[in-house]
Amino acid sequence: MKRKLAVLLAGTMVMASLVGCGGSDAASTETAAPAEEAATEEAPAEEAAEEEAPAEEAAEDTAAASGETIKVGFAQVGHESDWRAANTQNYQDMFSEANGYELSFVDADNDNAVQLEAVRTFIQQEMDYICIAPIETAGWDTVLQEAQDAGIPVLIVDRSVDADPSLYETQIGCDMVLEGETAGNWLAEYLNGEEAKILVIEGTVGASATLGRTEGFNNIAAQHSEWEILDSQSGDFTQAGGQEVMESFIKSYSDFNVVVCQNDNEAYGAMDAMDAAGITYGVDGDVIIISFDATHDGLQYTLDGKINCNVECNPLQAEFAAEVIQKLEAGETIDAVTVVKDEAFVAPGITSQYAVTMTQEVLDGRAY
Ligand code: GZL
Ligand code: ZN
Repeated sequence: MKRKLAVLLAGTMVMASLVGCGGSDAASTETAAPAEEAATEEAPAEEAAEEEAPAEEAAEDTAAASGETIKVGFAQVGHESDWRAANTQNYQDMFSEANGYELSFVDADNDNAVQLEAVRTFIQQEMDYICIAPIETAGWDTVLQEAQDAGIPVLIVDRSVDADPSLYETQIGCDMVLEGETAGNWLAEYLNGEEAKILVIEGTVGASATLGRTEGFNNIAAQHSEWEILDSQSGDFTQAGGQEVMESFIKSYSDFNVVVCQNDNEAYGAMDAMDAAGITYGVDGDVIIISFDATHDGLQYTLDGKINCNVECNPLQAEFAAEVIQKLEAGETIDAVTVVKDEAFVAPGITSQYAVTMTQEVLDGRAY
């Protein structure tokens, strides 16, 4: 039976806060609550303090109080990358039975039809909440309407959808356009006016991560007439895809000096292809590699100077989803968008206004 949302707490505060950068507690929240809600006077300190309770504690309180677990259906993109594995683990750790949840998890294997089917199954199973990490931005209006008609709140997580925002509760994820611009700004700083012949290995076609990073990088490339983007193909965020695209690029282009890989796994594939072709890369090589995700192995390659610049996209986002669910359970106001803050990293020997220079202790201090 669907859980009844708890009675509305009076005078809840509309949250709009910017939290530190890096690590798993980094998020800025842009509250898009309508003006009248924003006018809500500050909640008394003790109530505001309640909002600071970590999601896990709050979860135990709510579930313990009601004696019921919260049923959450999570339609995950797939298992295409190390980033995805870290993101999945983070959700499974957060939405555990001990924390008061019953998680139904579907790995959609990068297949849109499977992902839509998973959401419809969650609706039939009368989940209390549905989390969707959408493979692509398009095609979501109908099934989101079905979930809303069934009275099931939906959280869009990691990526974003091209759908009416009134059809879902919130969107949680990184700012992909900013990630692309950070990569472009770093490259401009690093090249300092030198020419660039750039190849781009894009992520999954139609994914907001791909669209955003491409848009952001192109925003900066447009400011540099000395740059030329020779080609841009999708490697589907996989190592095999990155290798395949790089092999075809090597056949078609001989004068490139920058390869932008839209995630670490594509970068590993691109490095394999360049190794096989005797092409050198990294700080001591002929080709500059820019990557995204800043996963552990990606930062190891950056520390080793094989990847010149690695732009983070923090996968540890489950706590923000749990916080939204706890607030909805308590009838509190939630943020329409939670932007998970990122930073960027560069190889030793490089200093940059846009990125942290890698050291062993930076690597050892990473949460994933
Ligand atoms: C980014 C995420 C992307 C990662 C890839 O938020 O959606 O999908 O960059 C992953 O590694 O496959
Ligand atoms: Zn320039």
